[in-house]
Amino acid sequence: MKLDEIKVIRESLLTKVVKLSNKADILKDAQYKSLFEELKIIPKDQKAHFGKELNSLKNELSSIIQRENNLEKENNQPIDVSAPFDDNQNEDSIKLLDQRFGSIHPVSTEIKIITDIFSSIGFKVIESLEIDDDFHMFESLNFATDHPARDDFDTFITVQKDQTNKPYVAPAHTSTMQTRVLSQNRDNLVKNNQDIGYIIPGRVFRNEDVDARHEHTFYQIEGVYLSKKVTVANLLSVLRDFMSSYFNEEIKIKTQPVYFPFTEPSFEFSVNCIYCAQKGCHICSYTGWIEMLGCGMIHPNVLSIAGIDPSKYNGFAFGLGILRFIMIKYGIEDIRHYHSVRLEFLRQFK
Ligand code: FA5
Repeated sequence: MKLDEIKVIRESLLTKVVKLSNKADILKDAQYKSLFEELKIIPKDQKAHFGKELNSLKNELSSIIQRENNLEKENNQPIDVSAPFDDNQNEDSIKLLDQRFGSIHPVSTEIKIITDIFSSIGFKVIESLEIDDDFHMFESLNFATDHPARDDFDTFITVQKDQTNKPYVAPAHTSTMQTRVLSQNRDNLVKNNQDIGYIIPGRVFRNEDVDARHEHTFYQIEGVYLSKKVTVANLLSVLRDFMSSYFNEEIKIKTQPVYFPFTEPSFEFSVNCIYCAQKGCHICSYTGWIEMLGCGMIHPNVLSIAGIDPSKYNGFAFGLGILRFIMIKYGIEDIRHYHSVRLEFLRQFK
């Protein structure tokens, strides 16, 4: 046999093994076996080269057979889909950390702390949706069609359309839940004079330029309160009390007017940039302040859309950025750590 013939045989055997349902059958192939016979009689000066080629082919075929065996084992392995992942481990699985090394993610822990503070003053807790419709994202919140304010909440949409032939949206804020809680509790408000007070945590999505304080996927908590004769003073005192409970100290807050179509008047709360002592840095975009939440008195149009008479009832709403609150509480200097899956970051919160 000439030396380059082994290369041709190698290709032919690799093509054959792909087609075999039992890959190990390749070891019984006559052409394959003939190569070992050849090795015995090949001239001495070609033996080393031929042997090397044959060995490499043998190794390649063995690893194909081994892969098939592993795959079979994996496929036959019964798994308990409800069990923690390490209960389903076997010797061939990719090694993952044992569940004993896991802990609750800091975002989940802090959501619980925040919702507990609001529960303690009478707010009920429900979760927001992670896919919603155009009505709840925009129309019910008094965004006029084609109003540029829609661009501030630039988000992702689906190809699939809802009944009104508009795409579904990945909500850019938890305010999508405002009309739901208002209309669902309207009868109780009117018939039983029962105030509406909800706190609504949820994951939101924006087409965002990611930086130290902006994520494309982040968490907000919406608050909605409706009763009679509610004032801006009520709103501000609830939020200031919440912030001092959460941070466990008095925090210097800057409150300034801002525009949201669904509240009037509307405000933004910002805190001192703790990373630069207000000198200006990349985290606060050299402003010395970090924006924490938006809020305001619920717009009469939003109440009317929810079927509530704005001449009788009024209230406030707010939406706070949970990741920013946790950043300030623990001095986390980059919002991207939360989703980085870096164990050295997560272990600090164990
Ligand atoms: C809103 O989302 C309004 N829905 C808030 C609101 C609710 C106003 C109810 C009035 C009544 P804004 O886009 O400013 O507003 O976001 C609110 C908070 O979410 C911000 O203050 C900030 O803390 C956080 N946030 C906003 N964008 C991001 C982002 N890309 N990454 C992380 N946090 C963000």
